[in-house]
Amino acid sequence: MVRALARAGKGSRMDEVWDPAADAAGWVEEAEAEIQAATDPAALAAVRTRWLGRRGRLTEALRGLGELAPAARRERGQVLNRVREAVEQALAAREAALEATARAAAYARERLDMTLPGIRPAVGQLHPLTRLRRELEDLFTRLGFSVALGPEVESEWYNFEALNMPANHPARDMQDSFFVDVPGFLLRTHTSPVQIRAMHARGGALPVKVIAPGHVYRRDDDATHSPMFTQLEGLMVDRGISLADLKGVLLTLVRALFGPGTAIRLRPSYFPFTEPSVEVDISCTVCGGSGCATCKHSGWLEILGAGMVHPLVLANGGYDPDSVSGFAFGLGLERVLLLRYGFDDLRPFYQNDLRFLQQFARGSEGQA
Ligand code: FA5
Repeated sequence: MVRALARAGKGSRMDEVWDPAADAAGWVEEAEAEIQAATDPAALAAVRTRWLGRRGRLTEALRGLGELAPAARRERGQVLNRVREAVEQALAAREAALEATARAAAYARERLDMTLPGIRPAVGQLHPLTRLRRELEDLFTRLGFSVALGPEVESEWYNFEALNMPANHPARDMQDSFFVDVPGFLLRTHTSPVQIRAMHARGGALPVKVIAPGHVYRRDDDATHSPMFTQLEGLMVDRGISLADLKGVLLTLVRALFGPGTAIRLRPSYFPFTEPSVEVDISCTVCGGSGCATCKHSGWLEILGAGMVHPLVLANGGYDPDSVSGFAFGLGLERVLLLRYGFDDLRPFYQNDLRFLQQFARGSEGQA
């Protein structure tokens, strides 16, 4: 039958021998066999081209209709159209079937077992110094202080002069400095210049109540002194501020850091920017004050420097020392960590060894 139609396509008069119904069935059967034999989309596309493409069998046969007498052309045209519909349907059905099979295979391949334990992502954590800094910011903001920041590259005026440390003042020797190429500037050696900046920012308004955390730099390098370290400055200026206010704030601070039983002791000291100046000790975190190796049997550990703001510093900040007074303190955060965890070397905090730092994961902290 197929042969009969093929011959018709070549132009011979096949009207008499061509049996439209039988031929149609034969073509559909043949196309379906090819369609079923195609097991992937590429093979199926090849079958489609073979039958329905520009030079496909059905296309060629349809083109050959023009040579037939009108009656035969109509009859054969109808048959060929039925064949084309049947082939198109079979192709579409096979395409859907292949797609379904591929999807089922993909589902089987990619099946997720929701009951399997997940892969826990490696979550980082904040550095212990950052955590301590935030803890202190929380504490002081609860006490009504705000957080003030200053530049790490600071002018000599803010870092020294304004704090009553003129050039050649011997106190500058205690803060061996990194100078930068720009004359008159250095890496700040302490957070105290922020005292002046904070007073300027308040423009003479009262009270001034700030803490200033941040990095500071000195030419130091040993187990307990790092060239870059972290300080937290405290400053309160108002009418009638006394040493008793300083003591109250410091007691709140050390008890938050080291526990409610911690005592403090103020020893006379010297800073050019405070008068009087004090060195503040806390009762030993190891023996509680009875004396041990950590506190060198004194019962006390040095924790920070503080004092009443020097009149000249108040004046440099734009405040009248005759009508207002203030206290200030400066705390080394690395030192707090050493005391808290009983270490005698701060360098590991800067060496980025995860085996060390992971010991401070949230929840493994002893105090506060
Ligand atoms: C000062 O820096 C004063 N500005 C503190 C101050 C502020 C006094 C306000 C009065 C009023 P001092 O040089 O002592 O003070 O340093 C303060 C703390 O910083 C020290 O107690 C110590 O804990 C820490 N510290 C100093 N040098 C280093 C260093 N190289 N590495 C780590 N911590 C350091």
